[in-house]
Formats: sequence, C-alpha cells, structure tokens
Amino acid sequence: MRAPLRIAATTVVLTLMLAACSSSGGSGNSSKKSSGSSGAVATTSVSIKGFAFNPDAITAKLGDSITFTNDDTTTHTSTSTGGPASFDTGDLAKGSSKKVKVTKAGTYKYHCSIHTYMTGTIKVS
Ligand SMILES: [Cu+2]
Repeated sequence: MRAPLRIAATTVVLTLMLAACSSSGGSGNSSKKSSGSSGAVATTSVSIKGFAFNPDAITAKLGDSITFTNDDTTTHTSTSTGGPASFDTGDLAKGSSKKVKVTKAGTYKYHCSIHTYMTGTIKVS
C-alpha cells in the first residue's frame, strides 16, 4: 500500500523538474543580437529597463535617429558624457520615449543623469 504511493510522488517531482528545464530558455535578453566583434548591436532602438540601457552598446549609421524608450518604473534620461557631439533626452517619464539624431560619426558615451551608473555607448559610422 505504501510503496506504490511513494513511486507516484517521485514521478510527479520528476515531471515538474522536466517541465522547469524545458521552459527556462527563451526568456530575458532575447533582443540581444551581436554584430561584429565589439558585441554592439546594430539598432536604433534602446529600451531603458531595470535601471539599464538595453542594449547598452549599439551601432548606428550617420543620420540615424536613436529612439530611447523608458520601459522602467521610474524617470530616466539618456545624456551624452562624451563623443563627437552632445545629446540629452531630458527626463523621460515612465513609458515615454524620445529620438536623438546622430549627425556626427564617432563613439558616443552616455549615461542616465539621475542614475549615473547606468551607461551606454552608440558607435556611429
Ligand atoms: Cu535613471
């Protein structure tokens, strides 16, 4: 009477573990696509989420407009700290976005002026 019950319980646990394993992939940073050797992503869209820029290193073409979208729960900015020209989105409230046009080639560095540990780069060529 007791042995068959124990076997049944073990089977349930194994099934749960298998289910957990098979569903663990695919979530998270699925938007990160590497291009080139630098690891930077060729895109004109940067999402601000989890107190970070995603992706934090991008490449763009001269004249592109980079759209910064605040998908976080608090206000952030995208403010240049170095590079061929300066830009500043100003305060981006939760859910809002702003475009920044890059008209000079080079590598821009930027941060969030509120949370300066949030940093990113845009390589324009
Ligand atoms: Cu911030």
